[in-house]
Amino acid sequence: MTAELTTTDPGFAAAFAGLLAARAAFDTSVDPVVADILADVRDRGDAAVLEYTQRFDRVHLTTDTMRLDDETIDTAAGRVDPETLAALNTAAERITRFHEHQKPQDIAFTDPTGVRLGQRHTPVDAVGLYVPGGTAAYPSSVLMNAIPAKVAGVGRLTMVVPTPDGVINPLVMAAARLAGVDEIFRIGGAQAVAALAYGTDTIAAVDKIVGPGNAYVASAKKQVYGTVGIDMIAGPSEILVVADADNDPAWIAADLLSQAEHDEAAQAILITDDPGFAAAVAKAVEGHLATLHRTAIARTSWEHHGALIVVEDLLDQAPALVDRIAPEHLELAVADPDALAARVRHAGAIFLGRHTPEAVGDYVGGPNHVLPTSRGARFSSGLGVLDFMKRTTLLGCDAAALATIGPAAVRLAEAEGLGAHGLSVAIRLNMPRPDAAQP
Ligand code: HSO
Ligand code: ZN
Repeated sequence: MTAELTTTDPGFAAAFAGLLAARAAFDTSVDPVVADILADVRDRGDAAVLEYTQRFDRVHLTTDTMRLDDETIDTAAGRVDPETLAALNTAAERITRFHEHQKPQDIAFTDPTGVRLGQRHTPVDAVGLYVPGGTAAYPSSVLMNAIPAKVAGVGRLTMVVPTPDGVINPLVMAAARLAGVDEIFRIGGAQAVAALAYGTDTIAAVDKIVGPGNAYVASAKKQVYGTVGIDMIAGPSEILVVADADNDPAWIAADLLSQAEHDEAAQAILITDDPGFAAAVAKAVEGHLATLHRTAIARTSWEHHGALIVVEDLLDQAPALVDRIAPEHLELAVADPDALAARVRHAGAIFLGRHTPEAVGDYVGGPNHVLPTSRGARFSSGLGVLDFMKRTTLLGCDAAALATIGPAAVRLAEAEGLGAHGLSVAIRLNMPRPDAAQP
């Protein structure tokens, strides 16, 4: 049963806490088998990757055919119909333009003591993009992961995508081409993550791995973290819609289902100030469910994880609830969405007003659709250009500047018992030699 909560109910606080706590925790059950695959690929390289690919994807590859050649990619991409290709192109252009705006500013200044200070950004050299096989492969996600990397200036973007039973997904190939992916290997699973992280004779190691995947891929990414960087580990999709009674219930119901249909574990929540509107939305959800092709998934999500929350005043009460949920997607279907948005602090992405269904952001809005789930919006952000760049700080003293700030460093080095630290400063300042050995 979809949860129904009302803030004026005495049991509201407990019911709301229960709603938050019910989100599925990480599945660690596959960690040991993934650890074995990672170790095997690390030891045996290509041979292990090819064997796992034969076993799990039923595809016989060699070191020569593991990488998709340009002709195969273009032939597959050529099977995409022109209208879909045009839509992908619109998406790619808008995503590129938005992410161009994310490019960070370097810092360079001289402070009043004459110390030169700075910070500059440099792209990650090589990035691996994991793309799932089969129905879980969203071409829009290829764009969302690849474009920020390219905008950041990543030199080599290597995509891996399994091709179970040899089937190549034309849309994924078209998206990879549009996004400027440099090379594509037709491998997947933990073995592909291992190949990217450790490198093999055929696949050059990367520095960071991004992209969604199943429990094996998520576990593999967690286990190679440290050897390489990774993006977040995404959980099931979430949408929180804050809507007043002036909305068409059918619109809001469709918005809730748009994320519910992703996954049985997805979560769709409505916050409204009108119990009659909540009931109308619930009814409209049932109506839509009868017509959708992913009904079974959406229904399970809606009945197990969905919720209708009725508050007395949206502007006053919704922001605090939103912040506790810290949703991946927040839709504000109210007359003055900006006023509400200004009061919200924790949300992966906010969609403003009645004509901004979340799905427009999944595809063509411009901002990234790879967003923190499971309340991660309290401490993290959606994927962006900065995820593919590192910061390096710069510090420069001349003799006068060192004379000004150096003595404090010498003092602190002494306090920490680190004599060479103190000496390296003192020797330049002709200060008495500090002796950390003396208490
Ligand atoms: N809403 C998903 C992304 C997506 N939707 C891809 C459609 N295709 C991320 O939460
Ligand atoms: Zn979506």
